[in-house]
Amino acid sequence: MKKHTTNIIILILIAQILVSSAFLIGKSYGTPIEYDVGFGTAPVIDGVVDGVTGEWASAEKLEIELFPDLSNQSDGLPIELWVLQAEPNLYILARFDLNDHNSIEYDNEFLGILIADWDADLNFTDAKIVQFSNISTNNYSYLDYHISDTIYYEDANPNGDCAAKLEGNQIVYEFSMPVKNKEGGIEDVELGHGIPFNFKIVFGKTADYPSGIIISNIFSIELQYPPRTPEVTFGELLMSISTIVIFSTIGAFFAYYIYRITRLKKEIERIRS
Ligand SMILES: [Ca+2]
Ligand SMILES: [Ca+2]
Repeated sequence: MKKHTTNIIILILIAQILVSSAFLIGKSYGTPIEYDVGFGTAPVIDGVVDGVTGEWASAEKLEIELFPDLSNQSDGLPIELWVLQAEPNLYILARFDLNDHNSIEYDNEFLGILIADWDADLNFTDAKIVQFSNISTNNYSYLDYHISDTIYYEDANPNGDCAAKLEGNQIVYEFSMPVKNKEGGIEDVELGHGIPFNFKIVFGKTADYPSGIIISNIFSIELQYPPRTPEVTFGELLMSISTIVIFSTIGAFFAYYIYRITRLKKEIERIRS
C-alpha cells in the first residue's frame, strides 16, 4: 500500500513538472498585444460600407479629429477611422461629413494616408492619396507617392488600392495596403507585424501636395501577427527546448531522489524488524 502511495506521489510530481514546462513554453510564444487593430476578412474596396456583409464589423473603430495646426488642436473636423487587418493587407477607412460636401468647393478634394517607417518617428515618407478630379461625378484617382524633403514623387510601382464615394454630405474612403509581403524600397514604407507605425491623415481641397493640405492628424498602430500563427524566432525555440530539457532533467532527478529515500527508509525498517 505504502509502495503504491509513493509511486503515485512520484508520478504526480513528474506530471506537475512537465505541465510547468509546457506553461513556460506557452508564455515564451506569446506576442504582447498593445493595441488591437482587429482581424477579419478583407472588405471590398468600393467606397461603400456594406452593412449586409458586415465587411468592417471586426475593425478597430477610432474617432479622431483633423486640425489645421497640430500644435493648437481646437475646432477639429471629427472623422471616423476604422482599421482592420486581413492578411496580407492592412485596411483603413475614413468617413466624415462636411456641410455642402457636394458643392463645387470640394470638386478637387483629396484624402491621403502618410506613413512613417518604424524607426523614423514622424518623418512621413510614403503617401497613399485619393484625389478627386470631380466629386459630383465621383471621378477620382488613387495615387501612390514617396516623399523626400517635403517633395512628393509619384511611385513607379504603385501599391495598394483605394475607393471613395460621396453620398449626401458624407464621404467614405476605403484604403488597402500590403503588409510584410512587399519590399518597401524607397517608394513605400514596408509595413511589418509587431512594430508600431505612425500614420498621418491629410485632407485638402486643392490637388497640390503638401501645400494643398489644410487639415491633418497623426495616429499610431501596431500591426499584430495573424491569429494562431505567431512567428517564433530561432532563439525563442531554443529557449523553449532548453526549458523542457532542464525542467524534465530536474524532475527526473527529483523523482529518483524521492524513490531512493523511500527505498532506504524501507530497508531501515526491514533491518530494524
Ligand atoms: Ca466597401
Ligand atoms: Ca509610396
